[in-house]
Amino acid sequence: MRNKIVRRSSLFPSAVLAATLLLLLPVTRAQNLTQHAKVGPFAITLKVLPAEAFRGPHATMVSAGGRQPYYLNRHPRPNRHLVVFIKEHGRPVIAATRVQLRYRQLSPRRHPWVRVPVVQMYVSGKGRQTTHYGNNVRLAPGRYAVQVSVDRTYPAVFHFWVKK
Ligand SMILES: [Cu+2]
Repeated sequence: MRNKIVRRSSLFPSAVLAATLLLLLPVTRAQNLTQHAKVGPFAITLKVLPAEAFRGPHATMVSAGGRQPYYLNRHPRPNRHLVVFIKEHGRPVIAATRVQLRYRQLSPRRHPWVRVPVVQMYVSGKGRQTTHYGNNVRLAPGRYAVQVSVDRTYPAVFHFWVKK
């Protein structure tokens, strides 16, 4: 019995284990991805959505401060809306807060960190209770890490896959 267990575990290739762990990472395709984290007093919800329009008749986002939106007609064309919703004591943070957001592609090749110009925005027609922070970005398929810090907190870290 003891022999059997030892044999089985030694036969279990670590590559298979690694692949299994990677499969457990959240994946975003066309569908939306949502993850939660807590840093200091802040509850942070990361969302990776399809790129959103900031202007024109079909604008879904209203810019309310911070940096300039990355518009849909820019090159390279954005394909994702990388944003965080922030709550403190259960209520959305809608004041101009110092939000820092950066991402890094980890696979198929490791890239340097990319700082996201953070727009403060809310959903058109839904009011400032829907305030969130981030921007449109261009994400190639692969595995990503995202770091978020609010008011200089130690950053929250998220990991996920982007599929085509
Ligand atoms: Cu938005």
